[in-house]
Amino acid sequence: MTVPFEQAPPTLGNQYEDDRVLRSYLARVCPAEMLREIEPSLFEMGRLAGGELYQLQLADRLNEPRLTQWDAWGNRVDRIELTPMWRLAERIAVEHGVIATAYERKHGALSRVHQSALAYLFTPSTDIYSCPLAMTDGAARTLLVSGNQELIERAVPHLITREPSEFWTAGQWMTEITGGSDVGLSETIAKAGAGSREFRLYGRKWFTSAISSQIALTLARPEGNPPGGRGLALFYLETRDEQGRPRNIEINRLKDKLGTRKVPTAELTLNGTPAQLVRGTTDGVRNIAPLLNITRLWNGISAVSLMRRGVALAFDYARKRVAFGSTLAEKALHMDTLLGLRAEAEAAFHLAFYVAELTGRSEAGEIDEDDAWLLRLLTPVMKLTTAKQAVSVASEVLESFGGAGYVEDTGLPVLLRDSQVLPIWEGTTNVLALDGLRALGEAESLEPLRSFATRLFETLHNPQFIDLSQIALAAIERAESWLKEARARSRSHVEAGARRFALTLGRAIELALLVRHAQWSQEHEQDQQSTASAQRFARAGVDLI
Ligand code: MFK
Repeated sequence: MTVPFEQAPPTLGNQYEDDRVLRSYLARVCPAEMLREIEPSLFEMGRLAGGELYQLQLADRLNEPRLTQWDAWGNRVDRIELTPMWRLAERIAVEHGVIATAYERKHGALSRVHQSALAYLFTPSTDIYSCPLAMTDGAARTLLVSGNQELIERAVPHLITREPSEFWTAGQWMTEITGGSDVGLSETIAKAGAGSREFRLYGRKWFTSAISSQIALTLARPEGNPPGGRGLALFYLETRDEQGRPRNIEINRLKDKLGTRKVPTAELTLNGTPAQLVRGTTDGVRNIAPLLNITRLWNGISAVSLMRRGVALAFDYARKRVAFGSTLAEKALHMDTLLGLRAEAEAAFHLAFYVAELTGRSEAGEIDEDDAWLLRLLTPVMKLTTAKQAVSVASEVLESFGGAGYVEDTGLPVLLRDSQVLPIWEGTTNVLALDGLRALGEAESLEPLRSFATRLFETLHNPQFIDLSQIALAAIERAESWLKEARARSRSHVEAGARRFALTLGRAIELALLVRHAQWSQEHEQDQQSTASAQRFARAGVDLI
């Protein structure tokens, strides 16, 4: 009798326990007592992410959010029904403090690292519920720095609560049909109410993510203001009244997107929506920038978390799948391919978490001028670099499963579709490359970046690490001399090379951070894996100038 062939699917264990990269990083960065205090929360999130959340995600695969515009009696209701997974994800995120941790600040500046670790574990098993969380976190930060006490008292406690019944999410309504990147073209008008501080907004928002939110921060032009980003003002609005009816907001339709299908993304018409100024009647783009920088951090943390998920599934499957007489894990070429993906993911991890560290120091008021400069530059550089890596890693992960990676009910193709949004939303690669140039301003040199990398390398003594560090430094120096030459030629030469410039900086800093960690891991954990990743990552190419 022949035994029918059975293929075991890939499975996940506790996603914290199994994550060498995260655990080793936290062991280096967190004081021992902090690590002892936060580890239970990470084990628990890792257990959920590898267990019931992952199973529910697979079971919930075909569900999508639904928009009901009219009720049976002809009333316009514009109700959004979320997927079961999203409803559960919200409760878990709130109860486990996936936003709150950053604001309770129990561990000072490192609270952002704790929060980012929770977000990193939570994200890949929750169908991009990280999107509303990112915007909510960004809105809390933006309101807090705005100094608008009335709005801070009204909204922030809801945004950062651990009590699900009190929780509000925030939308970030920026994109209009005139420009997703060139936000200064926005056409929404703000009319001042007679004798009141309240405005009413009129216009069309073209790509509003997670439209189920209770509040939104949005941009509109007060009547009489000049064109461009400076003529826009930043507004706060509440989406529904006490009876749950939309406040003069019509949801025209949900977008039919390539990925992030669980995120209800809508086209809206604002028809006299009541709104309040957050901070002044102009400079909306500048005033919403804190939100952009937080969501860009989330984008990077999501990118590394999706890479990590793909790599975990691919390694597990390699141990189970037999071809040509042995498991894939015993095939030199297959494993070489997977180790290349692991190296990309590990390098990206260190850059994203370094930006989380800097963000935490900035929020805690513990950042000096050089590091504030570094944070402003590395935020777009990190976002664009990790997003590109996520797409490329996801594509290879699917290929590592052969045909199964192309079949929807394995749950694998969604990794690629969802990753593809990462280089698009929150600023495309090119827009962020230009933002990197904006951050540099007229600076003649990359001296603070070079001295940052040099500081990372101060404790290196092993020749193999010194060789790798030279690759990173050489790439930074090459980028610096390219910038000088391009500036001497013309602005258009600088812009044409901005993407190569930014990606070179991103990869160079990834290598630098990975090398620093690899030496620590060898010395403190007797682990060579980060060293192997650093060598592999350096061979894949750092200087893209
Ligand atoms: C999974 C997690 C991911 C999160 C999911 C979120 C889902 C939500 C989906 C979305 O909403 S996607 C829409 C996101 N849209 C964007 O990211 C817009 C992309 N475009 C840009 O970023 C443009 O560069 C920008 C709109 C900012 C250009 O506008 P302007 O009007 O040409 O800007 P300008 O005049 O250069 O800058 C105005 C001020 O803002 C300047 O300061 P000053 O007034 O003091 O000179 C800039 O320095 C400042 N600024 C701009 N970007 C900044 C910034 N400051 C700090 N950080 C930044 N990033």
